[in-house]
Amino acid sequence: MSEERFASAVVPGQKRNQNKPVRSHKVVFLGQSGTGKTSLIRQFVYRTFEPCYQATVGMDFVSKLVTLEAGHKIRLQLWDTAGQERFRALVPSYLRDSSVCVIVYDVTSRESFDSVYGWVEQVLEDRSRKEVILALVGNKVDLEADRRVQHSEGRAMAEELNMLFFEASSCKPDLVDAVFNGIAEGLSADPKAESDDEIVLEPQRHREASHRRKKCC
Ligand SMILES: Nc1nc2c(ncn2[C@@H]2O[C@H](COP(=O)(O)OP(=O)(O)OP(=O)(O)O)[C@@H](O)[C@H]2O)c(=O)[nH]1
Ligand SMILES: [Mg+2]
Repeated sequence: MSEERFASAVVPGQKRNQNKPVRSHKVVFLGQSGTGKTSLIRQFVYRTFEPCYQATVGMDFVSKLVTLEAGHKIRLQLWDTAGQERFRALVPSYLRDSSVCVIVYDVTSRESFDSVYGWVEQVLEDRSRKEVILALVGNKVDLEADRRVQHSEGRAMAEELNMLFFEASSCKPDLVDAVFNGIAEGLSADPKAESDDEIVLEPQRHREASHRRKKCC
């Protein structure tokens, strides 16, 4: 496993609780294909953005240490799933032991926003609200001119479904960090969501190239 997989993101703040053991939390990314799940994770972990779309096949996995405001660290195990319909049957197996489910929609796609209900339903078939924190991310806010889903609509849906809410853009590091740090702080404030088991997986690097290109900032 490479260094980058355990790179540390330091949130400025106090340095208390340094001796607390590092807990691992499984964070599963779900949402329609092309909404930017992979791009959000890549920006957070590797500080890169690729405008060329390569659909995730099956699942990809990366781990990163995050230092919380209070000073202690937690490890986020980021599970990047494939949004394509043909992989939907695999979702329940990824949900097992998850602490957080992040559902991503694209603010320029009403269809991806409407699909959020289906993803939440699927999560709640396997995981109870006592077991997982649900987060909703409206991505691609850099494409403001093409926006089809307003911030207020995203917020209202998140309130209705009892989810954390963020708007982000995979090409804006500060917005991406706000998502992951918000999730990390949410986990730290929620002692029920803990998975101590070390999960060692071989990352799936098989991706399907697509010739579709999308504009970006
Ligand atoms: N303009 C813009 N483009 C983005 C953003 N996030 C992702 N994209 C682009 O949208 C396309 C799809 O992004 P991905 O991250 O591969 O989407 P995904 O949700 O992982 O897709 P699947 O793996 O098929 O489920 C790519 O061309 C990205 O470059 C964003 O915030 N802004
Ligand atoms: Mg992907």
